[in-house]
Amino acid sequence: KRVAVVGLGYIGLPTAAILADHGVRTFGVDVSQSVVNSVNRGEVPFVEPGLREVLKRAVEAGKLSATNETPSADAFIVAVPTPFTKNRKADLTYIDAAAKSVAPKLQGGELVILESTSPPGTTERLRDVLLAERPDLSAEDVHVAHCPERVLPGKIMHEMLTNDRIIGGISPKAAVAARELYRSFCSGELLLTNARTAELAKLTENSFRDVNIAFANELSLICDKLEVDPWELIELANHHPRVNILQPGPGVGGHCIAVDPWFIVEAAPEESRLIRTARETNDAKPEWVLGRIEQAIEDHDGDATVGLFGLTFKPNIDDLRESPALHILESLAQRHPTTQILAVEPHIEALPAALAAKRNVTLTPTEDALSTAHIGVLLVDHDVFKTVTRTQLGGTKVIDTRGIWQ
Ligand code: SAJ
Repeated sequence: KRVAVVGLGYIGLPTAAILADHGVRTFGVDVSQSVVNSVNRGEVPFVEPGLREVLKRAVEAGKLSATNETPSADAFIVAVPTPFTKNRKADLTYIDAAAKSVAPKLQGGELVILESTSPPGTTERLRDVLLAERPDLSAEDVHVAHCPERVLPGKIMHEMLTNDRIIGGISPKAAVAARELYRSFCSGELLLTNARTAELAKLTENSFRDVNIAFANELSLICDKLEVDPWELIELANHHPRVNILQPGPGVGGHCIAVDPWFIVEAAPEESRLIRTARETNDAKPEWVLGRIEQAIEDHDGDATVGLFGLTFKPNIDDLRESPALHILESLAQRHPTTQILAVEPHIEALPAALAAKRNVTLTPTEDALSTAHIGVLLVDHDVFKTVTRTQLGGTKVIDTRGIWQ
């Protein structure tokens, strides 16, 4: 069996490496020549613990090679990005391009799997593109399925082997064929359904989390108005056997939870009022935090040094993508050019270029910022911030969005 994995990013490359490491002759396909070259040298173009070893082994064993051209294969796995456009819609051009690169290679009987997180109906669209490109083939000749990825970055090499997988076939035959392929390396349960249910299941998981975080974020605003500590409130309420509230924060970041719910809203706008409101609630939280910082600056006669503690999108990582904390830093630096801002992020070496160029922003060690800032804003609950003591905070005015400096 030959498998081609189209798209060698965070999901495609680990998938290709693991398949090859389990003895399947695998071809990795990417439009970027530098990615192709790096994979063929056995090198990983991004950081993911444990991937390098597996990739190197697979390439040295001759089981994995990368190319710009989609080769012929028995199965194709499409793992390309589905970016989010400014008008809150999914951009499917990479999926269409992948389908067009696969179509000429089909001889009949192949399996085509879509792994990219996609709006409902995308797998059917992929099938339609394949058949439009190949009018000589009929729908029974190509087995198309959706198998969404649900691995957590940082733990991909473990979760890809062990997580349960949802496999949605356009036909039952396609689902069964896809199950065969995943069985070759996945020890989790392989759950068969149709393509549309699989698409919606992935979006539902992330929307569930988003709606629940929005509930916590809304509670934090209510508490602020009523002068109640939201973390104490949630801790107490969670003692109820059927209540389990998540934690409020400065907003929701990352490239999954803050995006995927919009794909549901796009597909069923009238019906998804709660999901949309949750997105809006979470998206509004950074602005609310900014308002509190601006009030504190005003209370300090407009002349305060502000320490922002944490910039990443969640604790104990170095990933700044779609980070609400980073957004707060950017907006504050923009709107208050004369306010000195100490950006504290122990997990990064340097600020993004646009911020580094700002005269009023300095990447500062935790200790220095604690002793200098008049206003200390805790944005990310990194472990290293949890040990900060009341004495270290001294007379600093504290705005704690995560409830660890209360
Ligand atoms: N957050 C809160 N309060 C909480 C929990 C999280 O404010 O109580 C915030 C975090 O600070 C962060 C954001 O939510 O800004 C998202 O973080 P996360 O850890 O909830 O999730 P991600 O984005 O790292 O990964 C999610 C996972 N999905 C679910 O847990 C349902 C992961 O399994 C998926 O594979 C991934 O999305 C994806 O690629 O879709």
